[in-house]
Amino acid sequence: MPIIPAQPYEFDLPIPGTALIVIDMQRDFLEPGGFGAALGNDVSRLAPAVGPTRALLDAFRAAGLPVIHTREAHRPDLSDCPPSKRARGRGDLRIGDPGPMGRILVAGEPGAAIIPALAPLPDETVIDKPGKGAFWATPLHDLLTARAVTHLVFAGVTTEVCVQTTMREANDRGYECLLVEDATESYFPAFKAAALEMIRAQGGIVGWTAPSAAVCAALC
Ligand code: TIU
Repeated sequence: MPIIPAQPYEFDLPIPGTALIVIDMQRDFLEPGGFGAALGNDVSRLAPAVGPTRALLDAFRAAGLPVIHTREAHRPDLSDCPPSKRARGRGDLRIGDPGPMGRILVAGEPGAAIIPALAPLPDETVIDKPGKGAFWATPLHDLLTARAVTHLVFAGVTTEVCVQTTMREANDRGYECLLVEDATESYFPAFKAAALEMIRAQGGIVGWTAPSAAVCAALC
């Protein structure tokens, strides 16, 4: 079994048994005119995570391990979007409103698409999720259980919002979780740093962290 040099200590990566989860690498968060920008963020801050995420995708695909992509995206009728979520932030552009990439954070709209550099392959699972966590109101746990997945490697955005929420959900469901440090980004560098610290503190209270090079090297 490959062993990854990680923090707070080494991470076992069983093959089979490990899946890559790429969280919300979609145009609505990484490109101007989407949800991230509507919240007042500098979306260019997320770009550094693209290359390392691409390297992970290549490594997991070459190893024949499952890859699952998520998108934060609501039904067109917004029946899965709590009014509290839509109202939050008091922005001019809200979830469901028309923007330059179609309706903000709505499934099937151009903004909800995963960025071309990280496009899913036809046989890869793509999960639309209404919440910040990828387990809430989705079939993710059942899909992973059916494939006998016990270990999860995480990439995606944003570190302290959807990635950390999903890792906490996964941790409580018994998965061993590793977050790839350079394959995740936040609009707030201090929040990214704090999220990495709090995940691996206390002996890995939520999980492990490691650089993409260490994960890719272990899969070669
Ligand atoms: N706002 C923010 O940092 N993130 C989100 O709203 N969603 C995700 O993290 N995907």
